[in-house]
Amino acid sequence: MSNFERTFVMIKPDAVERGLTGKILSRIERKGFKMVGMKFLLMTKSKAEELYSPHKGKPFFVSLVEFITSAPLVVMVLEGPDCIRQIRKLMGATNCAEAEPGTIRGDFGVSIQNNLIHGSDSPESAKREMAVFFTEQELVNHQRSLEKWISPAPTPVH
Ligand code: IDP
Ligand code: MG
Repeated sequence: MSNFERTFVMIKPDAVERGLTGKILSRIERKGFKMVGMKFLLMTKSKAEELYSPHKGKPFFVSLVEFITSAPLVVMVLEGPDCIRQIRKLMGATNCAEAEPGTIRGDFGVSIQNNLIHGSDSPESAKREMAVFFTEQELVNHQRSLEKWISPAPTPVH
Protein backbone atom coordinates (compact mmCIF):
# COMPACT_ATOMS: atom_id res chain seq x y z
CA MET A 1 0.00 0.00 0.00
CA SER A 2 1.50 3.32 -1.02
CA ASN A 3 1.82 6.04 1.62
CA PHE A 4 2.07 8.63 -1.09
CA GLU A 5 -1.42 8.76 -2.52
CA ARG A 6 -2.65 12.34 -2.52
CA THR A 7 -6.13 13.79 -2.84
CA PHE A 8 -7.67 17.22 -3.33
CA VAL A 9 -10.25 18.27 -0.73
CA MET A 10 -12.34 21.45 -0.34
CA ILE A 11 -14.33 22.61 2.63
CA LYS A 12 -17.11 24.29 0.68
CA PRO A 13 -18.57 27.79 1.30
CA ASP A 14 -21.64 26.47 3.14
CA ALA A 15 -19.43 24.75 5.72
CA VAL A 16 -17.12 27.77 6.10
CA GLU A 17 -20.07 30.19 6.51
CA ARG A 18 -21.73 27.84 9.02
CA GLY A 19 -18.56 27.68 11.14
CA LEU A 20 -18.00 23.98 10.49
CA THR A 21 -14.46 24.22 9.10
CA GLY A 22 -12.77 23.04 12.29
CA LYS A 23 -15.23 20.20 12.90
CA ILE A 24 -14.77 18.86 9.37
CA LEU A 25 -11.00 19.28 9.45
CA SER A 26 -10.77 17.46 12.77
CA ARG A 27 -12.47 14.38 11.29
CA ILE A 28 -9.88 14.26 8.52
CA GLU A 29 -7.02 14.85 10.96
CA ARG A 30 -8.12 12.26 13.47
CA LYS A 31 -8.41 9.65 10.72
CA GLY A 32 -4.65 10.11 10.34
CA PHE A 33 -4.25 11.83 6.99
CA LYS A 34 -1.39 14.22 6.51
CA MET A 35 -1.89 17.78 5.28
CA VAL A 36 0.56 18.74 2.54
CA GLY A 37 -1.14 21.93 1.29
CA MET A 38 -3.87 24.32 2.44
CA LYS A 39 -5.31 27.69 1.34
CA PHE A 40 -8.28 29.87 2.28
CA LEU A 41 -9.64 31.71 -0.74
CA LEU A 42 -12.58 33.06 -2.69
CA MET A 43 -12.82 30.96 -5.84
CA THR A 44 -13.01 32.80 -9.15
CA LYS A 45 -15.64 31.86 -11.73
CA SER A 46 -12.95 30.66 -14.14
CA LYS A 47 -11.33 28.37 -11.52
CA ALA A 48 -14.77 27.03 -10.58
CA GLU A 49 -15.56 26.24 -14.21
CA GLU A 50 -12.17 24.57 -14.58
CA LEU A 51 -12.53 22.52 -11.40
CA TYR A 52 -16.03 21.37 -12.30
CA SER A 53 -15.42 21.03 -16.06
CA PRO A 54 -16.50 17.34 -16.03
CA HIS A 55 -19.98 18.57 -14.98
CA LYS A 56 -20.26 21.24 -17.70
CA GLY A 57 -23.66 21.03 -19.41
CA LYS A 58 -25.39 19.29 -16.50
CA PRO A 59 -28.56 21.01 -15.17
CA PHE A 60 -26.89 21.93 -11.87
CA PHE A 61 -23.64 23.31 -13.35
CA VAL A 62 -24.51 27.04 -13.35
CA SER A 63 -25.94 26.88 -9.84
CA LEU A 64 -22.92 24.88 -8.62
CA VAL A 65 -20.47 27.49 -9.96
CA GLU A 66 -22.58 30.25 -8.37
CA PHE A 67 -22.57 28.41 -5.02
CA ILE A 68 -18.87 27.58 -4.97
CA THR A 69 -17.88 31.20 -5.77
CA SER A 70 -20.36 32.77 -3.33
CA ALA A 71 -18.17 32.80 -0.19
CA PRO A 72 -14.65 31.77 0.87
CA LEU A 73 -13.60 28.17 1.09
CA VAL A 74 -10.65 26.03 2.14
CA VAL A 75 -8.73 24.01 -0.44
CA MET A 76 -6.23 21.39 0.59
CA VAL A 77 -4.13 18.45 -0.46
CA LEU A 78 -3.96 15.45 1.84
CA GLU A 79 -1.70 12.45 1.77
CA GLY A 80 -2.05 8.95 3.14
CA PRO A 81 -2.63 5.33 2.23
CA ASP A 82 -5.74 4.90 0.07
CA CYS A 83 -6.71 8.49 0.99
CA ILE A 84 -8.84 9.14 -2.12
CA ARG A 85 -11.27 6.36 -1.29
CA GLN A 86 -11.03 6.78 2.47
CA ILE A 87 -11.86 10.49 2.39
CA ARG A 88 -14.85 9.83 0.11
CA LYS A 89 -16.04 7.38 2.76
CA LEU A 90 -15.66 10.03 5.47
CA MET A 91 -17.63 12.47 3.24
CA GLY A 92 -20.59 10.20 2.55
CA ALA A 93 -22.98 10.18 -0.42
CA THR A 94 -23.27 13.30 -2.62
CA ASN A 95 -26.82 14.01 -1.46
CA CYS A 96 -26.65 14.81 2.26
CA ALA A 97 -30.19 13.52 2.61
CA GLU A 98 -28.98 10.07 1.52
CA ALA A 99 -25.60 10.15 3.28
CA GLU A 100 -25.22 7.80 6.24
CA PRO A 101 -25.14 9.24 9.76
CA GLY A 102 -21.52 9.25 10.90
CA THR A 103 -20.35 10.73 7.61
CA ILE A 104 -19.65 14.46 7.23
CA ARG A 105 -22.52 14.99 4.80
CA GLY A 106 -24.80 12.70 6.77
CA ASP A 107 -24.15 14.53 10.03
CA PHE A 108 -24.04 18.17 8.92
CA GLY A 109 -26.20 18.67 5.83
CA VAL A 110 -29.58 18.20 4.16
CA SER A 111 -28.86 19.42 0.62
CA ILE A 112 -27.54 17.81 -2.55
CA GLN A 113 -25.73 20.95 -3.72
CA ASN A 114 -24.67 22.47 -0.40
CA ASN A 115 -22.94 19.33 0.74
CA LEU A 116 -20.06 20.81 2.72
CA ILE A 117 -17.06 19.01 1.30
CA HIS A 118 -15.43 17.93 -1.94
CA GLY A 119 -12.96 15.07 -2.35
CA SER A 120 -11.41 13.79 -5.59
CA ASP A 121 -12.90 10.58 -6.95
CA SER A 122 -9.80 9.06 -8.63
CA PRO A 123 -6.03 9.54 -8.86
CA GLU A 124 -6.51 11.26 -12.25
CA SER A 125 -9.08 13.69 -10.81
CA ALA A 126 -6.89 14.34 -7.78
CA LYS A 127 -3.93 15.27 -9.97
CA ARG A 128 -6.03 17.52 -12.20
CA GLU A 129 -7.91 19.20 -9.34
CA MET A 130 -4.92 19.94 -7.10
CA ALA A 131 -3.14 21.54 -10.07
CA VAL A 132 -6.00 24.08 -10.36
CA PHE A 133 -5.05 25.52 -6.94
CA PHE A 134 -1.50 24.43 -6.07
CA THR A 135 1.88 24.43 -7.78
CA GLU A 136 4.14 21.46 -7.03
CA GLN A 137 6.39 23.82 -4.98
CA GLU A 138 3.47 24.80 -2.73
CA LEU A 139 2.95 21.22 -1.59
CA VAL A 140 5.02 20.50 1.50
CA ASN A 141 6.78 17.15 1.66
CA HIS A 142 7.27 16.27 5.32
CA GLN A 143 7.64 13.22 7.51
CA ARG A 144 5.75 12.89 10.77
CA SER A 145 7.47 11.06 13.61
CA LEU A 146 4.15 9.42 14.55
CA GLU A 147 3.72 7.85 11.10
CA LYS A 148 4.63 4.35 12.32
CA TRP A 149 1.65 4.46 14.71
CA ILE A 150 -0.78 5.38 11.95
CA SER A 151 0.47 3.55 8.91
CA PRO A 152 3.03 0.89 9.77
CA ALA A 153 4.71 -1.10 7.06
CA PRO A 154 2.84 -4.34 6.35
CA THR A 155 3.98 -7.21 8.60
CA PRO A 156 5.94 -9.80 6.61
CA VAL A 157 4.19 -13.17 6.35
CA HIS A 158 6.47 -16.02 7.53
P1 IDP B 1 -19.36 14.44 -5.38
O1 IDP B 1 -19.02 15.81 -4.82
O2 IDP B 1 -20.00 13.56 -4.35
O3 IDP B 1 -18.20 13.79 -6.09
P2 IDP B 1 -20.43 15.02 -8.04
O4 IDP B 1 -21.40 14.15 -8.74
O5 IDP B 1 -19.01 15.03 -8.52
O6 IDP B 1 -20.50 14.68 -6.47
O7 IDP B 1 -21.01 16.51 -8.12
C1 IDP B 1 -20.20 17.63 -7.82
C2 IDP B 1 -20.99 18.55 -6.94
O8 IDP B 1 -22.10 19.08 -7.68
C3 IDP B 1 -21.64 17.90 -5.72
O9 IDP B 1 -20.73 17.74 -4.64
C4 IDP B 1 -22.77 18.86 -5.42
O10 IDP B 1 -22.29 20.03 -4.74
C5 IDP B 1 -23.22 19.25 -6.82
N1 IDP B 1 -24.30 18.39 -7.32
C6 IDP B 1 -24.21 17.11 -7.75
N2 IDP B 1 -25.40 16.64 -8.18
C7 IDP B 1 -26.28 17.65 -8.02
C8 IDP B 1 -27.69 17.79 -8.28
O11 IDP B 1 -28.36 16.87 -8.75
N3 IDP B 1 -28.23 18.99 -7.95
C9 IDP B 1 -27.52 20.04 -7.44
N4 IDP B 1 -26.20 19.95 -7.20
C10 IDP B 1 -25.58 18.77 -7.48
MG1 MG C 1 -17.16 14.49 -7.78
